[in-house]
Amino acid sequence: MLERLEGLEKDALAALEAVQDSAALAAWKTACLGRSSPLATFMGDLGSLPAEQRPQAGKRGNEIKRALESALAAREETLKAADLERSLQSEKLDVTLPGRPVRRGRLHPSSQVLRRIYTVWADMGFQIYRSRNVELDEYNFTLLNIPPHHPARDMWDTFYGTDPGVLLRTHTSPGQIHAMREYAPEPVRVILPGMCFRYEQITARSEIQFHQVEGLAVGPGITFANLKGTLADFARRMWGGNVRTQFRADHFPFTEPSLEMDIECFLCGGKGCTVCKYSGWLEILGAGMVHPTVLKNGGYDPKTVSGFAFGMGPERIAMLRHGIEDIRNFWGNDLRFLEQF
Ligand code: FA5
Repeated sequence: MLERLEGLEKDALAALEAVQDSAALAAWKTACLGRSSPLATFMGDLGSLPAEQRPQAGKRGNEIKRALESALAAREETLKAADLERSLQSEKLDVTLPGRPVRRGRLHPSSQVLRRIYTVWADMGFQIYRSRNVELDEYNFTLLNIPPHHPARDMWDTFYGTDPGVLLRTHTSPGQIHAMREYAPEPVRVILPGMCFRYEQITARSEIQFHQVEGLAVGPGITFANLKGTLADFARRMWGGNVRTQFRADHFPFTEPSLEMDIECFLCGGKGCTVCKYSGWLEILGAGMVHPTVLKNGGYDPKTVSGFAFGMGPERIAMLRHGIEDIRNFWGNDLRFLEQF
């Protein structure tokens, strides 16, 4: 009887040695330690043994059961370690390697400056008024006090469509007429951002396409002092409280009087450097009081209302801000340039 027991242990341990995976291990457990296993059957039949053999057989049976259980646990550990080793070999994964970075999109430098400009003017109560890129000669020139054959048309030459009088606008100023005609006789306070196009020599500072942000305020009692104060306030909000501004007389057919505003060079603080061409000042925008003829063309009575307008170029502002030396970079589509912003 005891020999049968010993044989049973030997067979079970030999079978366990042959087990190579967890499914086989589970099958071995059922076969050798389960309720219908030879060992369980043996223990169940103990009662049929002669009384003097029973204690020894029972004791030995329990010893074998424990031995098989610990052999099972040991085999389980061995298989797990082998499994891990195998997966480490076959799927080499170095968790300490840095992840592959996801390339992030970003806003074009012009869009970044535009958004900054929108925020500043919005804080000052100016709404955005969208106007068209393809314009009529009438709006781009004539209604802005630039009649046919006026010399200013040379300065603002553009691309013409096949339909007579249809052109790509050279500035955002025609938007002034659209806005005035929509709001007159009520007061209006808007900025007009958008693309402009010019038929001119491309240089490091001049493109044939670029953005402008126009501004327009019309209402009773608006003065030149309001224009200066508003522009100086814009500069402070845009470039910081300490920025100094300077106004120079200029000429635009659609404003009278007209001016250009410079800000103190933020690179050299006014001392003079290559960016400001040793003048200490950077030209930022053109502006003036809306010409009475333009007010009339917009549907206002220049005897009862007045207004101011201004126009700035975001690309030139971005160039000054970031020390960009060539405006052609903006439309060059070169990621080495664009990814710097
Ligand atoms: C105008 O276009 C006027 N309409 C501005 C204005 C509006 C004056 C309202 C008074 C009242 P100007 O041609 O100077 O003016 O252009 C204004 C700005 O547009 C320039 O200061 C510059 O920043 C930008 N700009 C003009 N031409 C180009 C160009 N070829 N490439 C890039 N930016 C340009």
